Amino acid sequence: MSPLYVFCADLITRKRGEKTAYNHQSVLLNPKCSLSCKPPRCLLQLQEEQTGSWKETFKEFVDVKANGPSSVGADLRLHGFNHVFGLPEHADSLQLRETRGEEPYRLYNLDVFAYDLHSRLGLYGSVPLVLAHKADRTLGVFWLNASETYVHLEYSSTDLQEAPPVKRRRTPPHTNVHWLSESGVIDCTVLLGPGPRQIFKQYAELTGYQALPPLFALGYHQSRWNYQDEADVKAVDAGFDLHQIPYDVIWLDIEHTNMKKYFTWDHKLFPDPVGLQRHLETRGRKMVVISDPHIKVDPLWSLYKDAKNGGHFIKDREGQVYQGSCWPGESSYLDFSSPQTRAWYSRCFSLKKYKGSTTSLFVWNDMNEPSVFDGPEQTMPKDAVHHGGWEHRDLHNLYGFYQHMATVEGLITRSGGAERPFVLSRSFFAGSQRFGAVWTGDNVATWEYLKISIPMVLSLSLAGVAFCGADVGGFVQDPEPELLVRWYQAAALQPFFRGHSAKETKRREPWLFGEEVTAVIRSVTQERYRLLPFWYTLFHHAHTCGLPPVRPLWVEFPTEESTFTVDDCYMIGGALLACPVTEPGIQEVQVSLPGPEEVWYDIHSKKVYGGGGTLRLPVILESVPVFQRGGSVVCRSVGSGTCTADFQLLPLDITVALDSQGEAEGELYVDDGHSFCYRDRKAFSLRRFTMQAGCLLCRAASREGSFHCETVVQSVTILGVKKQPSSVTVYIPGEDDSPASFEYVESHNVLTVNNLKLFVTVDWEIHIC
Ligand code: NBV
Repeated sequence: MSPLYVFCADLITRKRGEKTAYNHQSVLLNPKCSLSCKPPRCLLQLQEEQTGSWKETFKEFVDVKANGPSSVGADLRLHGFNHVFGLPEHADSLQLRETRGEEPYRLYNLDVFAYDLHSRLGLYGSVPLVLAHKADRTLGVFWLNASETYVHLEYSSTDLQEAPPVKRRRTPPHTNVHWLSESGVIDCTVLLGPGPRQIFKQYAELTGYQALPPLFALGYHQSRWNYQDEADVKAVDAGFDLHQIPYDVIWLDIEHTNMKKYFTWDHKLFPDPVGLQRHLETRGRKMVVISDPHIKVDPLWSLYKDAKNGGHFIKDREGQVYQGSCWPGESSYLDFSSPQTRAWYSRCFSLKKYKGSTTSLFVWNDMNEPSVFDGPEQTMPKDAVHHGGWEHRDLHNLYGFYQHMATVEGLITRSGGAERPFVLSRSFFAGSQRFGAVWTGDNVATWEYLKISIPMVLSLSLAGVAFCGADVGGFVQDPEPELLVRWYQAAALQPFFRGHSAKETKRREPWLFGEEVTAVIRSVTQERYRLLPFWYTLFHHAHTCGLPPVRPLWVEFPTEESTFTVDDCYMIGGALLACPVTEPGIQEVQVSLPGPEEVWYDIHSKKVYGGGGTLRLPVILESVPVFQRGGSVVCRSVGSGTCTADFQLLPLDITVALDSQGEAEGELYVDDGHSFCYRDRKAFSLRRFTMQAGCLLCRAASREGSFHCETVVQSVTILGVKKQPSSVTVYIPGEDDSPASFEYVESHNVLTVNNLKLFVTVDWEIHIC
């Protein structure tokens, strides 16, 4: 189906002289118009399909438009900008492409198995947010419309290449953004920045802040379609311990249910689900089960009967309950746009109703675009009818958002409002960040998909959906061992870290590829766990300021043009520069370190580099290049463990990377890691570490919040110390000063102060003389 299908109908409409809110025809036909869509494919489509303002047919599908033509559109010119980002979800470069004479970006949530790369067709989720950036300003345009939407982009730089030299000098750059939605109203907000940080905050004020995940959700997740039975789950769980690879969650896909009826169990395979969850719980681990939005048509099943009698299903255009086919066969679809349906669905997650569930069971919403196997484009017909008489066309892109919302509500209510939920959703819309995590769907086990996972995650992060990741190893097909290793290394540096694979693939638990591979996966996973205090602090910032944990380089170096198009390296917070390896068999990588004034420290070798140049670095299979920025402080756990609960008890090392002035600062956020006490009782502590003139201070970063934990700082590693100190002294208010033991490595300018026992939630100072 052509993505320009909708455009065509409106074109016809206006040929007949009828009025619509948006005049696409004038754009196509008016030679003065700044935008040029590609008419030939559009017109071709017209001949193939029967289109009309009140009814269209496509293949065997008839779309009856009860409200007639209703598209809305607007053209905006962003003066002075020629770098534009946003509009997830597309498997494409981070910077949006020129679409002149080509297909526009499509925002229409669809189930696309093994999606094409570098395509502008719609994927599972949509965020209609465009961000434009130039050296002295960042701008956002948020187009709040949940119907099928197209966005055309034209960069003036293309005009410039064609223009004569005289004109070239006079024309300032600009980008034309042309929005077109099938229905709804024009509700467009321009976010004025002026910088990226303000944009994130302004956008979060409009659509919501990233939910603060429970700490376990930032650990490693092990999934597969499907783990066969209880014995299989227990064996995989034990495998992680045997191979000393930490992990937190094991996932069950659709086969754990009785005939794909969600909220049930296949009792032959899972005779004692509660026992299984308790078994995992003793190791501090959780379980996630899948819960899709389609409900098997089964008049004998109480949940189906309840949903039907309660009027909770979407209707077809004739007012009958809509039926389409999905995993269970004939299915009906819950109408999550209805507050009553959401409340009813939320109650299905109560421990009493959901037999076999416990408080350590969390949820995964899949197929919620929604996917309908026999529907047009494998989704819900646009003329299906929701609560309040809304046509599906009006809210299509919100369907998954509403399921995510209801599931989250269910898990919160299950705990009496005390515990933070964890729910992963495949489909999403602007604001889905308030509910939890998303992932990039059915990717493929090839190097290209590993590479594209970086701009995909960055694009989601820019658009507020910051807790995101891609299936490690690729969902479809089998990765070669080197690809699997590189994927673990890349994903350990992304917000959501889950290994997952399709039914037909070979088993790929980390220890099945020989000791060399197991050792690298062990080391990279342990490194991820050690860095959790840092990740958790970044999520606190996302939750309170809207700042995404992973950021394109231009967010941290907004005046540096050379960073604007980089999408293979990125920043984790303001402190770490990550450069995952996404090509096979390479011996060397090229890394451009931003900021001519900056100092960068290789976190593995501790070697120091100046910013503003390009490095050629040898690479080994064991690790990927990561640099700590001079001027930053990063907290890590010291030691090892089997899951986040273990790591929470470990002492910390604080790595202080000095800038050219010998200064640095950074923060650490701590709370109980699982409840809402941080919000309701302000039971949290935000600490700031500041290094200046040879003194490292640990102080409260905020007057708000009070939380004492037993976590101690065991060592402080200071990078960039030019000469061997003569003494190091620790000051704790109300206690005698005490000398601290230290080691200095002159060749690397690294000072390590060790054998400390400083409570992280208490004030202290370390003086280096
Ligand atoms: O539930 C099965 C799969 C799931 O494993 C995957 O992660 C989803 O993206 N699901 C899609 C449905 C089938 C895909 C072919």
